[in-house]
Amino acid sequence: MSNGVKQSTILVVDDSETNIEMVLAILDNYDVIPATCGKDALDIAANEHIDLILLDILMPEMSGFEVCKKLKENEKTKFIPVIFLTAQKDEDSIEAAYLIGGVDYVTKPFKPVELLARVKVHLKLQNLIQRLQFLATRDSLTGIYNRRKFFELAEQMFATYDENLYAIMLDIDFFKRVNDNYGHDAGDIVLQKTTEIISGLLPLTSVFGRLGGEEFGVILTAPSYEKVIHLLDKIVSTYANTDIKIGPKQKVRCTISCGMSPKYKYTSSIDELLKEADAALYEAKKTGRNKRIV
Ligand code: GH3
Ligand code: MG
Ligand code: MG
Ligand code: MG
Repeated sequence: MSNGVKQSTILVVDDSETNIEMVLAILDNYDVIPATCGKDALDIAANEHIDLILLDILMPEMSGFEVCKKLKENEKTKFIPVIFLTAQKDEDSIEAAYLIGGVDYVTKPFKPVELLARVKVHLKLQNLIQRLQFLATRDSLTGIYNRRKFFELAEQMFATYDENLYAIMLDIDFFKRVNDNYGHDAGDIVLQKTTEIISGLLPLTSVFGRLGGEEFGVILTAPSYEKVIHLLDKIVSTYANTDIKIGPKQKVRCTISCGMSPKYKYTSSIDELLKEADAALYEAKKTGRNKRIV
């Protein structure tokens, strides 16, 4: 497409090359990836960015039902909408298709305009769902996880990892002064830049959220306690030494305090782990700020 809008990618799965050719001709405005068997389809869905799947039912090695079931069992592919496109017209097949997670059912021979219209509807719905999911889970000012999503992911991380899980709480020092001296908009910029600076230092797999005002939480896994200490020192010193531009000619520097707790010491619950990190943060504030306490 020449208008700069990202084209949707549709995976078309059918054992018949002729059928695929026909669908390709109808979907000529989209990026279409063909697959002639279930195994290839699952591989592609797991490794490429796919927005929608058109799935045949009758295929020699793996039926469309089995493919759909496997797609729904995989975290990476479970949210891709699946439209069945099949010669099967019996009610049992239709019922089964929806039961295992299909969003629509089109029978062959189909009317091209109808297939195209259904594809458009489901791509639009998918887009809306993704936007809603983003809005529901992100902090609107900084784009990092909001409080609710942070605690949800923290809980999952706690259930998944043992010894090497760590919780960190961070709070900007004397942030109120930024608002008082430079205005609330400048304060907002500082909050945004703060998350950028910290994100840039965290391992990619960390869960990073804004818990409220100028307070942030991190849950991460690390190979050792020492590595986490090193990371905290890096965050504290980098933050204190970074100019934050709040206007054409104005810049400020802030400091941050943080507290950390390791799961191997506080294994009863995620709440206890976070409470311990919070207590350490409180200690950092009480003993001078611009530091980490573990
Ligand atoms: P301390 O070192 O003890 O943490 O002091 P502090 O000034 O950082 O902490 P305090 O809790 O006294 O003040 C936090 C301020 O953060 C007060 C509040 O107005 C401001 N704040 C909270 N949310 C936002 C926001 O979204 N934008 C802006 N600009 N300010 C915010
Ligand atoms: Mg077939
Ligand atoms: Mg503060
Ligand atoms: Mg605070």
